[in-house]
Amino acid sequence: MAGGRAGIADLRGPGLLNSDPAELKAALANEARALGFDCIGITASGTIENAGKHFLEFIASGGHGDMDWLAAHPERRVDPRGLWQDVRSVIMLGVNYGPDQDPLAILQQRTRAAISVYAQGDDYHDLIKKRLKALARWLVAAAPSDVKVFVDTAAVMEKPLAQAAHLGWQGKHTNLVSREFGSWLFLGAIYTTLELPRDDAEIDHCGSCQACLDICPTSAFPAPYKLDARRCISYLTIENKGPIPHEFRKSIGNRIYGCDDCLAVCPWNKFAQEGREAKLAARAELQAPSLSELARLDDAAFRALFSKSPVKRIGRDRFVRNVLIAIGNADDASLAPEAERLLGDESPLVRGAAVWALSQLVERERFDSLAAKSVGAETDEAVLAEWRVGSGTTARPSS
Ligand code: B12
Ligand code: SF4
Ligand code: SF4
Repeated sequence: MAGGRAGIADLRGPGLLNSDPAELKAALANEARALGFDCIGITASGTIENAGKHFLEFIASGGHGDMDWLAAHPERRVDPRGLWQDVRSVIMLGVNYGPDQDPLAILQQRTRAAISVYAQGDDYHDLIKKRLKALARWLVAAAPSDVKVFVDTAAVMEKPLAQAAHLGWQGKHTNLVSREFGSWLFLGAIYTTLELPRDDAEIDHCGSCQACLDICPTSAFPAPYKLDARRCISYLTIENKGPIPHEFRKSIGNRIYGCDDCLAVCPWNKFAQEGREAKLAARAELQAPSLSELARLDDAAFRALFSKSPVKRIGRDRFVRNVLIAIGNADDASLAPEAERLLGDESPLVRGAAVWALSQLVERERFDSLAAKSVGAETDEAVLAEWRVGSGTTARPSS
């Protein structure tokens, strides 16, 4: 690749400092590619006003659920200057994580778990943060300036900024779609005090398609381009800390961490390419793990299996909660003993999900006999409510 790492020493010399911004931008793009980014574009403050407006509407509607961190300090999110007054240019970067197989195929294997593509390899946050820092250091050396780097967790509207920087457009499922990489781009940002030449915003290429809206198992899109996160399986299995609301349990199927349906169905994926970063590639043991094995993970085994993986973040109890929902949906009574064993788990979150799984898998008589044995010793109100719902003694709650 032209201008790769071998060229850095030259670029840091006074030659580059005197060169024009277009030359700096081209050299920056070369360096980004050499560091493992698959695309780069540049925008500035004041380019995402509409997105800011939509963001405020989204928060006002409560669509963010319990993600209070998303609602906090909206002024920082809706315009880059709200986060950092001195920012002049926003450099947006993408890393392709295109899968090597159809992410929807695993949904047919009901006794196995579907982990979303983004979480089958190492945690992208760590990898991209390192690359952003390396690129930012290069930039500062090439043209003295102040910089800040962000990936995912800061108050940065990465998708609208990426669209403004020509990396792709926000499709009707609200994610960024790339003409080159389809649905499979991780995003990161560098804010800088430098004035750099900007790219033109990408335009919407969804046309009359609405495949992503139609496939969503939980009807999480109240309208095109709008997501109600509270209904999204990604939110329900990752962000939601409590029991999964009853109305979504059947639709979750065997998705135990995130969901790729709306991404996978996008016709622009015909241009997608397999990711080139080995660390982000799917680990063999996470492509189709068996539900019964996952249900047996204690805290130490969970941490060992998900070392360096984004899945680790939700902790063992929330994870096993998700596995039990999938077990309840497996339509395979041979999995009932896994759920039965977890009726005695220390975590009420796990016990409650185990009750539900059993209500789906065992005969009424068996369920009632388990209830008779367990209810007396149960102290957690939410778990007791699961027993009542399972026994049909109370109406099934809608949430
Ligand atoms: C919060 C969050 C979530 C939440 C909410 C998702 C959401 N769509 O907002 C949950 C937990 C559900 C989630 C799920 C996922 N996420 Co997420 N998430 C984020 C985060 C941290 C913030 C996003 C945000 O600001 N949401 C608030 C809403 C209001 O913003 P928005 O989506 O841009 O909403 C726009 C539209 O609604 C539109 N709009 C609203 N009304 C109208 C009306 C009209 C007429 C129009 C035209 C537009 C319009 O304008 C809004 C503003 O642009 C970003 C990282 C970041 N800092 O940006 C990652 C991020 C968006 N997530 C990412 C990923 C990969 C996912 C998942 C695919 C993971 C998975 N496989 O499970 C799913 C996808 C689900 C989906 N369909 O969106 C990637 C997306 C990369 C990409 N190519 O787009 C990001 C960018 C992280 C990263 N650094 O790579 N995520
Ligand atoms: S990630 Fe899954 S649940 Fe969430 S909006 Fe997309 S298809 Fe629906
Ligand atoms: S599936 Fe269709 S509507 Fe959805 S993002 Fe892709 S092109 Fe747009």
